[in-house]
Amino acid sequence: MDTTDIEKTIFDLKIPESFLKIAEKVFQKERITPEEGLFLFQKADIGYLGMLAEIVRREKCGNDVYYIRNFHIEPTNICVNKCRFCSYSHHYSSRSWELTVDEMLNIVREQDDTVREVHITGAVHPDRDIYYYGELLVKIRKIRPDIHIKALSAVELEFLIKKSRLSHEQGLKYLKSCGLDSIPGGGAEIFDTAIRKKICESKASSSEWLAIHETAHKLNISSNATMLYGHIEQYEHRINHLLLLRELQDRTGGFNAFIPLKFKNRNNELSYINEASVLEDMRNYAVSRIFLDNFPHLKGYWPMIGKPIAQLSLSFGVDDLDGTIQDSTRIYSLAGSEEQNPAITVSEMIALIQQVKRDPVERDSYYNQITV
Ligand code: V47
Ligand code: SF4
Repeated sequence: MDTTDIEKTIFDLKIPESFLKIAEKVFQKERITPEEGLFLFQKADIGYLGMLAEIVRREKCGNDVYYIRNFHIEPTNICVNKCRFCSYSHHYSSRSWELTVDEMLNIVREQDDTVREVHITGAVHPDRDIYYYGELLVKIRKIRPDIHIKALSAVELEFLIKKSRLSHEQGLKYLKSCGLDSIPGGGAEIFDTAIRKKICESKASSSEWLAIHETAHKLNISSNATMLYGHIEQYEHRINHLLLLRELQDRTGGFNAFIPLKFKNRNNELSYINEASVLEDMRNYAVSRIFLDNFPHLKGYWPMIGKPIAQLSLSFGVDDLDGTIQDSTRIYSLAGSEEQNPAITVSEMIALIQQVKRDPVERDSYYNQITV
């Protein structure tokens, strides 16, 4: 086949008119509607979808793929909630544990100077309050004045703030004064009320999750957003979730990244559900990238999906692979994730990105490039 033959074959593929209409909007940088998003989820060919998501990603980030030197602290797995998809809390894990403040500070001391971000999240412990975490942040800040503290999901925050009888604004202002820089995206799960009731009834509601992030953004505390997919939700629920995030981002501009989290089925009450296929994961990344036109970044969380799939996700709209992690998280390994001891060196991360012909960019927590 010469080039003209190939061009002719591609031309002859007969791309459906309904897809072309959406593609035309994306080319023109016009926002797609929830109905169009639903069409992409339900009917679009995965190849075309990847191409469209890549147009959006390239426009935002060019050839760059971001990563950060980070580590996690998971303070405890003792939880007041009982989410049915969770394999991490003491309800499902073989043992209960809680780190002391000294143990957590020692984890911080062990990190070398090049590590830029600590991600603190865990279960919702019944006995801990906002002042416990406030004091922890102050002590971390003392040891590492330069480190970015991304801490406490909206679900943890909602519990702590309510317990202390403060408003969202008062609680967040207090934590900010203690050193909180940003909040992670956990706890969003799926915003649809009926599905949320079935999988995680007792935790913060969707409107509470959204309200906490909105207040945080107004206080100049940026955040991430997640979506747990591939369990009992339908495509309609995913689109509704994305729409609520897109609307909030229009109001505040405070989200840095969107992180789809694939439901993993080991050791939890939803183990009877088959996990989503790799193609479904790619479809989800691509539609998220196209629909969330106001989110600067889409994160492929490699400890969850594994390194090869993380490389593949870079062709479906993902531009950020999170970080080096240093084997400091157990939330996913307990649920059966691809990486049982997640850690990657900077040179391995660079090689992973370069192998798929992209440019690795070390970033800080606000996606500024680190130049050494
Ligand atoms: O909210 C729990 C998820 C989340 C399972 O902000 C599960 O940069 C899949 O939010 N299968 C917590 N997922 C982690 C989180 C996160 C992760 C990485 C980066 C960031 C960020 C945030 O983990 C929970 C829940 O949605 N989760 N159990 C499971 N079986
Ligand atoms: Fe608790 Fe979080 Fe597990 Fe729900 S997902 S049970 S809030 S640790």
